[in-house]
Amino acid sequence: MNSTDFQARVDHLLQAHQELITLQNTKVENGNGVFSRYFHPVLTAAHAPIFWRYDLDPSTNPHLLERLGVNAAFNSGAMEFEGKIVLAVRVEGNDRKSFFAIAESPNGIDNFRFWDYPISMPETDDPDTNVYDMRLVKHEDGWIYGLFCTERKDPNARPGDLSAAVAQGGIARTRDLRNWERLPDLQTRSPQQRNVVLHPELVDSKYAFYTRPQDDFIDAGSGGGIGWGLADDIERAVIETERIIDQRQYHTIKEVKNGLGPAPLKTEKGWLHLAHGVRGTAAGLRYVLYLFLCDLREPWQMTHQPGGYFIAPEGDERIGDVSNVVFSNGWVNRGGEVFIYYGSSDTRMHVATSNIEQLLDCVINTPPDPLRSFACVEQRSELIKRNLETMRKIDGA
Ligand code: M1P
Repeated sequence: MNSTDFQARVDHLLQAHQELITLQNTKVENGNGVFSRYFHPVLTAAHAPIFWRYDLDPSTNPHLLERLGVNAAFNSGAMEFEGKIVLAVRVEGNDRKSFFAIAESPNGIDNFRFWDYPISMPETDDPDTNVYDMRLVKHEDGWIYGLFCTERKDPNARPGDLSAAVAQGGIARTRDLRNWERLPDLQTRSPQQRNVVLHPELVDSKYAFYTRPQDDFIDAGSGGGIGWGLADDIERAVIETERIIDQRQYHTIKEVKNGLGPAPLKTEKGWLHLAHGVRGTAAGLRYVLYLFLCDLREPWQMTHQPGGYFIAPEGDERIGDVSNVVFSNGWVNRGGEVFIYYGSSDTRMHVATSNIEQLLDCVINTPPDPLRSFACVEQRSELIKRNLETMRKIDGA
């Protein structure tokens, strides 16, 4: 390639990238009233800057080949920062390793742009093989915390088993989202932890964590459920006692496993939670999102849990590296409007919007799962009966 062609191709790459990241996103109207989807994903692998992927120097890359590809951009923590909405994105290279990178948008709906460098997350004495799914938590102690999964090869794996891994809760903190201080991993009695989240306020002067204890890397075994525990010290966080505040349950959306999403939002009616539930199907696991509400003063006490899912994978969301998955670890309450960020099929990021009033109405007034087909019919028939009476009244008026 001569230097003119080289430059023309670079220009083309940069222009196509610019068009993608500035694409206007619009709301899909006429949803279910609880939340709205948007037409385009907010982030994909192709949103990663060209200069993260290509060597743009003709002397070292005369054919302008992509050198360090990006496979996916998904499962992002979220917060408001300096007037923008920022996502701590799980970016996965073609080599399967994930890392974190901040992308910011003025409106939270489109124009997400990655900062020039990904986060260089310090390691502990026991280096992580993979890090992913960061929850960003603005804590009342003044720090911004990043809670994420750290994964390492299982030292007790059978010879030849190269898949066995140990997942634990990684903790880091920052003031500017650029410089991060790594703290020791959370210690609990469980052999596996994923989906660890920090409660944004101290409880009894202690740091409160949501956990997801499991016996095994993939299977919950005798464990599972969303746990709650207190630690005296964030710089050496140890939880002695975990209590399960949201059990998984037979023949529900969270039969196989569940896990908390982002840190809860504080509302006048309680702590509003978003979580994921997983069930098994002949086609593999299906991940959906659900809501629940906990008491303001005793955040470990659930007060309301609507039956069924809040968001399930739909259309193109159903297809990706791990199909039939929606997963959320970030949402933002901006003056009552709620931006819900969710990854689809471990491949890309979307936004859905709602507001606190609608979400509270949904979580308080949607009936719980009656757990049996007969009871479900009774529940639905009661709604039908009331609606038919209402419709008759309207017709007769
Ligand atoms: O592949 C689906 C999800 O699997 C894991 O979630 P969980 O721990 O609940 O099984 C995580 O690896 C998550 O990132 C991923 O989206």
